[in-house]
Amino acid sequence: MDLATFNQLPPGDAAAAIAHCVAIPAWQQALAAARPYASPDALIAEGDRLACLWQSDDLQQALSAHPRIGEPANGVSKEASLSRGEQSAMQQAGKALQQAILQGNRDYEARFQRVFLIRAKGRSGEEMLAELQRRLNNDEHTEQQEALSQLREITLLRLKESIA
Ligand code: 2AL
Repeated sequence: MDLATFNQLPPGDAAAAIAHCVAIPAWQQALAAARPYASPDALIAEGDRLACLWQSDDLQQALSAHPRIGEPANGVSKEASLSRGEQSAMQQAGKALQQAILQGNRDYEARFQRVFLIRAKGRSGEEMLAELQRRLNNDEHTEQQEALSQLREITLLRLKESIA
């Protein structure tokens, strides 16, 4: 969608047009409410500013829309197809790497009670495994900050691809 079209949509339609970026309705609505944007950069800057306000409840809400690494969504929704594209490096991963990530996901969920989240686009399977193993050693506060920062990256990448 081009920015001029996004600027002119009714508020509900504008929020819906960015809903696939992250499953946090308050972020979608606030970003729609701050229209019009003078440039795509201004839109991204406001999206980032709003994303920097997220806390643990927001992370929990957003995770419902992010399949585990190595278990890409098989649905037909826009989020599912974006997620498959983001995780495409995992299709090249061999069996041993896939098993190691599955085990890492289980260890992570046992330790932090939520799904391991990482910006997958631009990362190989090996890189994601190394990050997973590194982050398992974080304390809860540090890890929550890292997960929120990854969620911001995923969201802003999706936003950049959605509206130009
Ligand atoms: C994902 C996903 O679906 N896309 C991405 O970048 N990361 N999932 C995840 N658990 O990190």
